[in-house]
Order: sequence, then structure tokens, then C-alpha cells
Amino acid sequence: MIKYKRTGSLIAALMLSGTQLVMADTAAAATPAADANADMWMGVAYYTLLFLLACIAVAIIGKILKVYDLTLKLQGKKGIKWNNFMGSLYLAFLIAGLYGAYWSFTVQGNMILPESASVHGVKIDEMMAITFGITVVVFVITQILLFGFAFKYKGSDDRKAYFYPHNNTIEKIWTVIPAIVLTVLVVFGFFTWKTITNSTDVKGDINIEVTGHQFAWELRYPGKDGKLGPKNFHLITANNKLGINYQSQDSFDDLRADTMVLPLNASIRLNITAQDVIHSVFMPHFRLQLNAVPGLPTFFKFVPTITTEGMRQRLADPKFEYKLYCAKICGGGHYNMQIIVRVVSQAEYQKWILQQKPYLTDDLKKDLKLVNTSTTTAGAQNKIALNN
Ligand SMILES: [Cu+2]
Repeated sequence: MIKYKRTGSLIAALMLSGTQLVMADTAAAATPAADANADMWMGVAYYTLLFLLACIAVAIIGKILKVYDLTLKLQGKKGIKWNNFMGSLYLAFLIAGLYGAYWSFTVQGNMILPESASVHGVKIDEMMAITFGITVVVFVITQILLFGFAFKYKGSDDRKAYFYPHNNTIEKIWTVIPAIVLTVLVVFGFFTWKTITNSTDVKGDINIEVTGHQFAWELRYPGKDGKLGPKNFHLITANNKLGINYQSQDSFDDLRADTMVLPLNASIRLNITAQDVIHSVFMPHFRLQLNAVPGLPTFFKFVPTITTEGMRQRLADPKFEYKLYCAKICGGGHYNMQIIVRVVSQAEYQKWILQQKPYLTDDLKKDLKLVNTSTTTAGAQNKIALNN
């Protein structure tokens, strides 16, 4: 009845692949980080085996029922009503599944991001809520219909199935309604996206440049002129990491910063680039994410509406900080590509910006021969000599 040899060899093969996963990673576990990796794979192997064990348990129960069924028939009694049995399983699955969905809402639901801290973020949250509301309603109705029908119209000796191959009206309804709903959602999204990427209205924007490289973010703030100087990758040197072009007057007052400090309720324009691979600027509390692509400057406009202090109070977490993360897996140090973003009042921002150091350091001035001292000239000559 049970094909012992085949089942046995299948289990053996699966067990082997499970252990191989574990072994492969244990071999690679030379560093502590890899140790954590091995732990993760141990977890995967454990749950895979647990799942297989559950499958075997179900198969055994099935076989026992089958034996019971055959015994009943041998005794001349009616066997198990399999149709009723399967129908009830559909119903049980419906109830367990809907409860599972409810459970994940209540337990995992509070792990979502806190209130949006930007103007467009509120719109994005609204769209998310509307989309979610519609899909949840559709989900519940379709699940009830799917499993409810399977239960109500389960196989029966008293009934013959009705053959119903096609109905144009139903086809039209379930094509047109989702098409209209999706069009409305997409149009909403389109208008929100248009305001975010509006490049014509730049007056009064605070231009901040974010450059991603493996594995850090470089920040550049414009000086008093409000303009960021142009840059060119040909000009990149040890002292001019961004390759800023000092032929332009706009470049001289540009500032470097380690923390992204933003004034409350100001229009911020992030000018985003990358120097090596594709990175992604991700500031979840502001509902902001955009790729940083080498050779293709992108930008994102937003208005922060809640200060860091305000968010700390809302979350009752005195250590809370907004963060800018990298959201593209860009290499080994990707996880560490994050900087602190702090939203402060206008006055605090003005105070902070005055303390920031210029991008044009003394070393860079020497490189560019902007300082006329004998040592500098000698240094420059040495450099030329070396280059020759
Ligand atoms: Cu990155």
C-alpha cells in the first residue's frame, strides 16, 4: 500500500539536501558574521524538516483513515463519506485562514511605520490606506466565496454537477470593475508623484546633495548663494572626493556635513547621485525613496513636518532619530550605509549651518593652487614631477 522504498529514498534525499545547506554554511563560517549566517540556515533547515514531518504526519493519518474505511466496507457497512470530510476541511481552512489574516493584522499591524513626517507622505499613506481597504474587502469576500462554494457544493450522490462553461456578463463585470478601480488608484498616484518630482518650481528650495558610494553617503549643502557648485567625475582626487568644479563661483561656499539637518516646514530638494554602483536613498519616516544612479542625477522634493523632538514625544522614545538608509543591496558594507537625519526649527537650522565646515579645505586649496606659499608651489611641482 505504501511504497516504502520510494518514500524512504525521498526522505533520505531531502534530509541530505537539508544537511548540505547547513554544512555548506558551516564551512563558510570563518568569521563571526558568517556564524550568524550559519545560525540562520540552521533555522531554515529546522523549519524545512519540521514541515516535512508535518507532511508525513498528515500522510500517516490519511493512510489510517483509508484502512479504517476499507475495514468498514469489508464488514459490509458504508465507508467514510469522503466528500463530506473534504468539504468540512475547506470550511476549517476558511475559518483558520481568516483568523490567521486577522491575527497578522493585530499582532504585526503595530509594527508599521509611525505617522508620516512629510507633506507628501500623508498623501502616500492615504493612498496606501485606500488600496489596503479595497484589497482587504475583496480578499475577505473572495475567500468566503471560494471556500464557501467548495463546501456548499461538495460532491454528493443526490446531485449532478451543472455544466456552466461561460457567461459574458460575468466576464465583463470582473474585468470592468477592477479596471476602473485600478485606474482611479493609478491616477491618484500619478498626481502625487508629479508634485514630488516637480522640477520647475525651485524657488526657496533648500538644495542638498546626497552622493552615495561604497559604503557611505556624502552630504553637500550650498552656501549663502543657495546654489550647489557643478561637479565632474574627472576632477575627483583624494581631497576633492566629489569632483567639485572650482571654475564656478557657486562652488566656493559649499559646505560638507555629516548629519542631514533639515529646517521644519521648508521645501527640501535632495539632489541624488552615486559614484560607483546603484544605491538608493531611503528615508522611511518621510515616505521617501529614490535610486542613486551613477551618471544619472535624480532628485526628490519634500517638506518635513515633524521635528525629531516632536517625533520623540509622539513615540515616547527619547532616543529616536530619523535615518537615511541605503535601500539597494550594493555590496558587503551595505548594511552600514546610514546617516542621521535631524529635523529642527528654522532658528536651530540657521545656527547649525553656520557651524558647518566648507567643502574647500586647506589641502584642497593647495591642490588647486589657490594658496600662494612657497611650500605649496613646491608640493605642486613635486606632484607634476611624479606625474611625469
Ligand atoms: Cu548602498
